[in-house]
Amino acid sequence: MKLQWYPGHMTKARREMQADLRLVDLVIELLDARVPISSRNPDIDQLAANKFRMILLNKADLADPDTNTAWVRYFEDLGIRTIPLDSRERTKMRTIEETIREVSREKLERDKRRGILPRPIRAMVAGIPNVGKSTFINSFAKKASLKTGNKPGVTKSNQWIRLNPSAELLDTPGILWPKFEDEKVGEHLAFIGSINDDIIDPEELCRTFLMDIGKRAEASLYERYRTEYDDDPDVLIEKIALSRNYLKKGGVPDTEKAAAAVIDDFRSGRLGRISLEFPEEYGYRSSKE
Ligand SMILES: Nc1nc2c(ncn2[C@@H]2O[C@H](COP(=O)(O)OP(=O)(O)O)[C@@H](O)[C@H]2O)c(=O)[nH]1
Ligand SMILES: [Mg+2]
Repeated sequence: MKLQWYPGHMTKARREMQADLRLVDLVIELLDARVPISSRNPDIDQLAANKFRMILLNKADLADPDTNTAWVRYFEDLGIRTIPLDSRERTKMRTIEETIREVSREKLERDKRRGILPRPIRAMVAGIPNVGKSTFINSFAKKASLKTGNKPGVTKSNQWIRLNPSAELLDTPGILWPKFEDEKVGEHLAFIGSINDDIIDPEELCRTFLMDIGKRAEASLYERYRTEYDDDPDVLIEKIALSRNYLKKGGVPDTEKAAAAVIDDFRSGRLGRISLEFPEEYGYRSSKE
């Protein structure tokens, strides 16, 4: 599958990101819990060097819970505070707020040690398109007692959401661009819907998806479509079409419709909670084992 992120977009995103980063102390990086590696742009490590950091494994409700826990361990071993999250749930914002408070305390202490007058910690959200940045900011803003700078004439890029007396969040997220160096990355981003579907053939996407999840998804596929598993994705798609009664003229299985349904079911969680990436695939060995 051929996928890309246009260089012009990338340059613009990088420039904006760099400008906004100058304003903040804490970078809250949103990753997709199903594909934490593919949804991560490693350039952030260099861009946000010397900043406080936090990772939110967003859409954790769609990913396998044990795998979420494993990823938390993975990123915490790298020294980054990590929290699995469903951004649509406002109740979850408390945990994030508490974590930001902890970071603020660290910052205040650091300021004091350096003899700098303490001021509120400033945070920004960053992540690739569709990872849930707006949803998160929205949930957070509604939870926050006060929104500052929300008046006509105040420039959009400088609005801050006041979380508490010692923390503020920039209300415009930083857009990070995906890195398609590895074919797998592009595929995983296509599965979760982070890449414009118009350029992708649904059957090819579905075939690649079924081969990627392989037998791991046997139970989920059976549960959803009442079909026996088959190693051949084309056979499997045909079986799903028949089982769903997706037929074309002459009773021919409508594999295109079935393929689109599988992908749609995966993206919306109707196939159950499925993770596509696992720490051990990335050479990770927990330090606690
Ligand atoms: N299931 C689930 N969906 C989410 C979550 N966060 C965001 N979404 C959905 O993901 C889509 C993209 O979210 P959006 O906030 O627009 O992403 P942005 O491009 O990073 O700003 C929307 O349809 C959201 O409703 C989450 O934690 N769980
Ligand atoms: Mg957005």
